[in-house]
Amino acid sequence: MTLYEDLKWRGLIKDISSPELEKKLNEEKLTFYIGTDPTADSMHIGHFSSFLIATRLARYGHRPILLVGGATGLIGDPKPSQERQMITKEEVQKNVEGLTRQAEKIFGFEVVNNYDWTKDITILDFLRDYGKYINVNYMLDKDIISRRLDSGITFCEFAYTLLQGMDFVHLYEEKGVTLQVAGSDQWGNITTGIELARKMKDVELFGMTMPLVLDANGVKFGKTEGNALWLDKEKTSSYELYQYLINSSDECVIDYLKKLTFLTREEIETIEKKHQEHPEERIAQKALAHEVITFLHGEEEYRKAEHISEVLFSGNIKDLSLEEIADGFKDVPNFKMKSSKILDCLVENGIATSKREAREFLVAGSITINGSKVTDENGEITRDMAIDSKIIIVRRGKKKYYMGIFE
Ligand code: 545
Repeated sequence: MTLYEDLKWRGLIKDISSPELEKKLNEEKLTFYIGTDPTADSMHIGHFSSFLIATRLARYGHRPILLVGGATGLIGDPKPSQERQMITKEEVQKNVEGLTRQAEKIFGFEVVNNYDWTKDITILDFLRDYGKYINVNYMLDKDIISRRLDSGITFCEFAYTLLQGMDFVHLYEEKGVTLQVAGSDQWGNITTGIELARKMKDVELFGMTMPLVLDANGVKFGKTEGNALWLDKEKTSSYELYQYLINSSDECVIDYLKKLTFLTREEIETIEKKHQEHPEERIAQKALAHEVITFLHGEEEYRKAEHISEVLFSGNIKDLSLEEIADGFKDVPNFKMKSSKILDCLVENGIATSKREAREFLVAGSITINGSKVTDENGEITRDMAIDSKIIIVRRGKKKYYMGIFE
């Protein structure tokens, strides 16, 4: 299979600027770039598939450059819905540093910052050297801009697409970049660069986008209620990532394997077959979690996440280390623990609403402490029961966890 056929089979090609690109990707060695704005100090899993495309091209022999938008991050790429909240210059700088470190660590690409070549361009040069080549009508036709015309768009955000276009021309001249890749929301910005290069340099640059990865309900991959899933393991532990991936729906998991892993077509088809025969074994979900977590954080982190999950499932909480507990129970309600009667502990910490309810839970056998069932209403919790003399994990029913911490 050629590179292009492989990308197509994975469903990774949405728009291409010219049909010639297929041959170029398969037969030439291109220098290409993908950009990201410093809106946060870490990427999240939703951006991951776009960056993986870059790794796929790189493994095939193309040369990748990752651009961090120290300049564009100060302006803000227009969202279809409303104007962005501006972020401070200090914050942008801090995020640039975080993203640069992360990109180098995870992807190992050369990183450039568009602030370096944008900061000294004067407003007059900007208008004369770039503004003169782009027609406002052309900009108004761009999907994202036209969608904002009713609700309003400031000149600041309106001009954003020109900055990204300037980058493409700059990188073409300085680094020989001829291709820009990104998610499909970037099509308008990529074509601005192609247009500028054609008018300014009489050269044809190329662009390619991939569709956004969606789940069965049309929700963007990686969006969970409230909290984002970050690629930084200090912000999102491997265990949390594992939980998200392992819970992928059966309808979507094969698509995720294609888009988010480097497993080959043969490997994915074998997994798909086994998965269809025994969906309950979650073979495909496990392969997904394994591939993604190993790529991002290494085999060791994957083993840890798997171990925490197995222990939590089996209830043998005593088998966990303190570090694993910290990962696995990060979002669980916790309280200061003192040696006390079980009944008091349950009521004082909101695990039961009254002593009567607490007794009912105990009698029904729905309370476990560090994995062992407790039924004696006169029982006590003491420090020597705690994991590392520190942690008591109380489980109520099948899924409700609480953590008591001895000081
Ligand atoms: C700036 C200057 C360039 C080229 C590109 C840019 C950035 C681009 C953009 N990209 C998105 C982004 O999101 C914030 C990331 C926070 C860590 O806004 N104008 O920066 C996303 N991108 C990856 C994919 C994307 C895109 O980083 O392309 O489609 C998401 O999958 O939204 O010269």
